[in-house]
Amino acid sequence: MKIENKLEWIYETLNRIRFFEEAMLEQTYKGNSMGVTHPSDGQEAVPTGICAHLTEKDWIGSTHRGHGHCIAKGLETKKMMAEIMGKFTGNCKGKGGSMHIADFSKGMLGANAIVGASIPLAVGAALTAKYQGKEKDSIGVAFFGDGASSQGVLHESMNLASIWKLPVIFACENNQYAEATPAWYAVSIDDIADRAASYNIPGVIVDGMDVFAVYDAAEQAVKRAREGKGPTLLELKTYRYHGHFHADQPEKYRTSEEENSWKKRDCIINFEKRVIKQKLIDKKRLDAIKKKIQKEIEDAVEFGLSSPLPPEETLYEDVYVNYSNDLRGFR
Ligand SMILES: Cc1ncc(C[n+]2csc(CCOP(=O)(O)OP(=O)(O)O)c2C)c(N)n1
Ligand SMILES: [Mg+2]
Repeated sequence: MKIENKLEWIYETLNRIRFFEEAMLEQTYKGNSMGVTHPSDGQEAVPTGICAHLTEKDWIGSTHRGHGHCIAKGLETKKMMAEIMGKFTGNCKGKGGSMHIADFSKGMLGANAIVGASIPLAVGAALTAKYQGKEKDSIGVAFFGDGASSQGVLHESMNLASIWKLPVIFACENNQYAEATPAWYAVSIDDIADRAASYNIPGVIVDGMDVFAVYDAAEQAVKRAREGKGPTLLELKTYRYHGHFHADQPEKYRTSEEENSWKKRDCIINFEKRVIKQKLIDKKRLDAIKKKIQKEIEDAVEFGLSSPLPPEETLYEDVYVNYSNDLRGFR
């Protein structure tokens, strides 16, 4: 699809992730989140530009920094906020929390606290689609970080996906750090995309701060997957604006000069400049969209705060899968 037809959705999604993460952090600092939270603001262009090409029949696997992936895949922000607050109205009835948000009805296999675990989940979904002859309509996308890119599971998965030509995209969000460890120190190669060569698949370096660049690169990778030609590794160079998790102190391991140089390339500001310059959307319309999303997120916070905690009698529910009920209708 031409990007012009998706521009408003893209702008909404970028803003939805940005406002969500800011509000989520505020709630975490106030003590309203259950557990640790990992904000993804700064990285919005990556899930937005990729998920713009996906439908609910496609599957994504996500990470501990998964809110942006969930939002771009169509999960409702109010249910997500409630989930992070441990409330019964959340996507997983308040028992998952920030790092385990999942919604199979939207093709979201789950955020994941185990670094690298999104990868085999997405490959498994791609294998299922291929077995069922559905790869045209159902591909897998694994989101993971620069830290995860050195996990053995990525290399096993890329090899298997290559030899079986599975419809999967390996989307490596290189945000320059794994916790406090810089990629220049911990990754053996300058460009993670180059690792694709070992598995005989395309590896593409993408400006992950530019949603137009992400959209274009993802379009090729999605096309390749849907046509049965196999996987692609995308390395999306990006930056998280906040610390690794809510209580991290990034000033201990990175400079404000470095932070500012990435913020100058902010995906939302640059989107605005470009669409206004090219007369694709006017300022008035952008402001109206922004306002609408801001209100949606305020409502989501309100919804989360006013929702009940899970009742005690549900403590032992959803612990094991009930195959006869829970997986009925599983695609
Ligand atoms: C298997 C495993 N090892 C270590 C950890 C601890 N841990 C949590 S996040 C993280 C860093 C991950 O870095 P990266 O993959 O670059 O993702 P980012 O946090 O930058 O989004 C680590 C080491 C973990 N959760 N799982
Ligand atoms: Mg990282």
